[in-house]
Amino acid sequence: QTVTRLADYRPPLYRLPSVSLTFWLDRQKTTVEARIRLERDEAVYRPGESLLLHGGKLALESLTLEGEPLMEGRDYRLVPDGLELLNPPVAGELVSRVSIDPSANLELEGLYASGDMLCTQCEAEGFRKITYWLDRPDLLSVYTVKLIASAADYPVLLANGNCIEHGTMPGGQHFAVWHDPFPKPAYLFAVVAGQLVKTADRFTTRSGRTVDLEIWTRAADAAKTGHAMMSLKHSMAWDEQVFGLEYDLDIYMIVAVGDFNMGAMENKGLNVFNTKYVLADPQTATDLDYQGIEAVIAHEYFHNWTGNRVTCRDWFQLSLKEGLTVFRDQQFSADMNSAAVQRIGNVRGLRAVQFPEDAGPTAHPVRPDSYVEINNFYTATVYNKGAEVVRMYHTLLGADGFRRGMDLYFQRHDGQAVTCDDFRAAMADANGVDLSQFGRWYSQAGTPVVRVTDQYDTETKTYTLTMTQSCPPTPGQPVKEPFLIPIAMGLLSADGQTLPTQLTGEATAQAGTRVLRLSDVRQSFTFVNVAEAPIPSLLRGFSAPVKLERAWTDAELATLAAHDSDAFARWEAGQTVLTRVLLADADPASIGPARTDLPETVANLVAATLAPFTGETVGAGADPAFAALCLALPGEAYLAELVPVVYPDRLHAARNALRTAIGRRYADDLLKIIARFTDTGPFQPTAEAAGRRALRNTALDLLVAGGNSAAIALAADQAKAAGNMTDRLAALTALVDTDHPERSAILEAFQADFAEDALVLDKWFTVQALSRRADTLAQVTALLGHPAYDAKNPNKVRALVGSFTTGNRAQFHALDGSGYGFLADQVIATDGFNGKLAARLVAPLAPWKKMDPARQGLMRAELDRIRKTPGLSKDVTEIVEKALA
Ligand code: HT7
Ligand code: ZN
Repeated sequence: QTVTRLADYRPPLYRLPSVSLTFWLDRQKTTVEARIRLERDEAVYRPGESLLLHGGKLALESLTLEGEPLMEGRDYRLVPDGLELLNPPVAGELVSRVSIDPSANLELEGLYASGDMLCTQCEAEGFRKITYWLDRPDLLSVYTVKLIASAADYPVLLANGNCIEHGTMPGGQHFAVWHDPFPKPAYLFAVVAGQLVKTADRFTTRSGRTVDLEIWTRAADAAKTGHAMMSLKHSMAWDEQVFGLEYDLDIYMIVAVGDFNMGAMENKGLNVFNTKYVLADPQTATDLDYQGIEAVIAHEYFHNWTGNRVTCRDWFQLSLKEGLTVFRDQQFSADMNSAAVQRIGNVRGLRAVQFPEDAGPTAHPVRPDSYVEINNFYTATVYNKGAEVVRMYHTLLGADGFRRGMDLYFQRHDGQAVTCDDFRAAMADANGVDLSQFGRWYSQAGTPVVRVTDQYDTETKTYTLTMTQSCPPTPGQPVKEPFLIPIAMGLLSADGQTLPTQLTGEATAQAGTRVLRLSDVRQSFTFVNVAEAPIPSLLRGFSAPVKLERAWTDAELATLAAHDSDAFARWEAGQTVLTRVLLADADPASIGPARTDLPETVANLVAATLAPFTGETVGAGADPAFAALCLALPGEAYLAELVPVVYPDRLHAARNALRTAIGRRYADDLLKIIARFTDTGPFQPTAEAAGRRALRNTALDLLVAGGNSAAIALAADQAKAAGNMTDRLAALTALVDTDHPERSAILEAFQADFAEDALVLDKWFTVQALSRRADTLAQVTALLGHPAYDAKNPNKVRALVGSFTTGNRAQFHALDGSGYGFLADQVIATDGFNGKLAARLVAPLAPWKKMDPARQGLMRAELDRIRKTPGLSKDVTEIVEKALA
């Protein structure tokens, strides 16, 4: 396997300042002519070097330099990675003609067919599957693109930038010429052709320019683009208000495609989106879908500045654009919705996916230092931990300081390809601070652990917090240096009042949250004038991606959960209460039947959460969305992170038993909540309305778990007839766990109602894959043969196979090894045509060393079986080798 290393970075030998591409588009045989201006960079080039132009799966038809045909063997050589120019000139025009077969491209990288449309995906290294090119992000060029195709088959022809010419041609052909004035790396190149319709709108920028907004879909989907368009306009306005960033072209296009490896792609002026993140209406999309669309539309739009205008020098710097852009989309969603609810959702996601990644065999720093296949580094670490790293600048420097850093970053680097160090330097220089230690967040993998002890001195009225930090070893990094960790905190009195904080040496006390800077391995912070022994509220807002440990008393947790001024800290205190009970119940050393009672700590927490919603009127300030999150038990993936050896069935059983006990004990209150929050008016996709639905459906879930017959009957009705997909799917999700006599009929009716809607069918597959019933793997296996299932479509594979292996942990980890065997079969089959998708699928097998001994052997055997498969892609090979190392 060829390893690419950050330490080996060299700038490109050549500049390719401009390129003209002509595409003769055809589903089976597309021809691409590239007219490339070559300019040697004498500061980099070493005499005698050849020039490698990347290329993959291209059939070369002709090659000329300055009009002269080049001869294979003498002038160029075809090598596995592309085409080597043996005597590259100082400067000149190189013209290549290649042909490709989009219909055979099932890896969905490069130019491929999705339904009857043709589209491209070039990030990270897909452009080389379209033409020979220096396919690296630090090579920026101006593109002019001519598309020629059958007018009947491909009436719409789109590419980056502005359409400067179009017309008809003989033989039913037509053409369009697009020019993008902004130099860009090849990964932002895009072409789309097909039978598409547009939904159009306009946005006027703050400087008064009009931007045409176009969302292109199949005709049948056009009515579902309203939420995406609104989200786009909100994003454009938000980026102007918060960061002073205006859109730069006259047109912004989004195209929805049904076959897509990821969520969406920020190609300059022509975003390509998975349909899942564009299409919504109340009957077919859930509140989660609406939120996902808002977030992804914003994310891709924000990339126009953080990614496109300032891009990455090399792929090791991926988090430069992705961490920053995720942070920006999270801030946007927080401003558009409830900030606390958004933050809790982000942290839950981080803990469920990134923390395990950071603790497993594929752990890597936010800025990795080597890779075999860059696609394997589009990870929760690069994206979500990367966003947490950016958030820490914001926490350390404040909103104004962060903005100063961003302004300097754009001032220095607009139009450049830069590094994470350049970003850190802009933040430091704009604020006159030293952020050198902060650089370790980019270079060291692993989740730091912060242990806290404290002491109150009644005599001197001083309170000392002592924190020690450590970070577990990760592959290739046995020892870690201390991080700079911002700890947002406050102090509470025993009755929950906010206490002022004054550190030794400070002249006055502060009222609200303050940020302590933990930079040493062990560090103490002493507060003076503390009137009573305080309860510390630590890591407010989850101010750093760490595990914080302190021996809280039950009373302290109850006070924090009830009174902390920070909503995240209130939620976190409640989760700590629940986590303690779940881990004790799941402890393999504890024997006995599943719990039926409810510990008082949990009962008090649940009672306090429900109380504002069960009286005559809803309590002032009570937020149903927040309450729903407080009632959601910690997930099994997160719990698995907290134990030394994982017994997934025990964690699952403990969690189920606690759900059931809550559902039984609070049945009356939960039924009241259902009655109170039953929607009567038309569906509103607002945060408030979604919060009411979330609380109501959480109540329904707990009641069904508790075996409440009225709730089960209600779930059956709701699954059949709810007027919106949020309620319908929530009911179906609760019902599929049961032996309700109408279960099969309801599932069949759901499928029949949405037989033509691919995205709803994805939900139908997922809901069955997540069922707690013991026969789920058999059902999932049978569903692989369902006519609506398509093993070539990533959404379908993720919906059925991915949901089972990541969301149904107890059954995936069945002790007979059936779940592991199933996944290995799917990985091997998928790898035959889409290594990128297969490499993502294989992940749940990787952390085998954390499992109990019986499962370890079973998982390792399947990994071994995959490794031995002939012709395995380098994508899957890299993950499997790391897992087995
Ligand atoms: N920047 C985009 C990444 C992406 C991608 C990467 C590899 C293979 C397929 C892909 N599709 C999109 C998405 C984003 O983060 O905005
Ligand atoms: Zn992104």
